[in-house]
Amino acid sequence: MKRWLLVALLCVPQIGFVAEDSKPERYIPLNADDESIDIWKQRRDMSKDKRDPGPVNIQRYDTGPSYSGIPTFFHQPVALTPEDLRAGKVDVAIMGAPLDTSSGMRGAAYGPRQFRVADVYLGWGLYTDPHMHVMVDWTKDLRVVDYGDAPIDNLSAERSMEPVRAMVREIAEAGAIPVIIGGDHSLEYPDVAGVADVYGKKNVGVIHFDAHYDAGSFGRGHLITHGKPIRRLIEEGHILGKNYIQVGLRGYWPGEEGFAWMREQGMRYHTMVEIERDGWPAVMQRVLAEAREGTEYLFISLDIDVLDPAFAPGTGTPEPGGLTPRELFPLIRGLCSDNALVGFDLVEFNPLVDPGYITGLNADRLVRECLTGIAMNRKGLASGYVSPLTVEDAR
Ligand SMILES: [Mn+2]
Repeated sequence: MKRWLLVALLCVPQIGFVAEDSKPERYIPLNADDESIDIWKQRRDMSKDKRDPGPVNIQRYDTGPSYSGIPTFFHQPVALTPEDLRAGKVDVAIMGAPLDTSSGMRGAAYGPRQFRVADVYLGWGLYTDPHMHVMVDWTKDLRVVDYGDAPIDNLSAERSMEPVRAMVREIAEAGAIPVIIGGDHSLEYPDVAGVADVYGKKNVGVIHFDAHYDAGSFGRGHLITHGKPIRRLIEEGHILGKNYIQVGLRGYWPGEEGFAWMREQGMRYHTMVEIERDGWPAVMQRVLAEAREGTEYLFISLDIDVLDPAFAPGTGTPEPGGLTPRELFPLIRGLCSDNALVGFDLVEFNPLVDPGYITGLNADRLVRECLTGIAMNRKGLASGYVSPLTVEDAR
């Protein structure tokens, strides 16, 4: 054997081995040549469906109990395209975002599906009656649709953010209010950024209900998780800290460093400590007043774990000592009646650990409180309004 060939045979594999061993890759990159890399967000060609644009009611019968028929959000008609939203002059488009990758796949991805079937007593069709407190019926005063689910790469929270944001933006551009049913709280990032894309950076304020502050900085290298959407929204400049208001913080997160960061941003927060000290009615009035300062537009991000685990056991990170439904319902209704609401998300509802439908029942009711509030807004009724028929006349 020629000497140079022997040298070559000995050296080449060794060079490769040494290089791999001394510099292991930090992560496995995606294969950009894989033809199926984006298949999860490719939409079916709906132009083949021969129909005029507009919402479609897919129920076979005019009325029915909540447990029958084809499950859509509140049994509302379906809209599939922006043209459907525009042709139907849709006020509110409810979309699912079945993503729980960034909370460790705890089960919140099943939230939208369960939400569509969770109306345990609400009838549909001709059966609806108004909200008893205010005698307003959103099913008659608003055009609400089920806009289907956002495309989710269920192996990657990072890759799911942009498609969710695009779908939220699509709804807002069509002049409707997006209501996003999660999914985990990483969704607040694309949800708020999506409406800010339409209404302008720094033009939207956020009221955030949560046991946790969700502006964390850690995350094993991940730049988005269900514990850090707010930090990203503020650092990217979609919203100003002074227009960010939190309600219901308790437990053990954040600590001093987290509170210091929030103070630096000018964020405001109403912890359970304040609620215990001053009482709920006082804190509720503060939140209603603050929501109207700063920006014209309001987004509400509602982590179901703001409720006490007695009322919301079906969630990924329950924290004892939270709000009651009776405290939260009038505030959600009031925020939605008193403001130019441009978006609402309800996140962290995990039906897999929800005995007796408790969490689903309260989650369902919270969205209906907001829809009632939006309908009140259109009628010029403000927070604190109650129907004389249901209170004064009874005395
Ligand atoms: Mn949260």
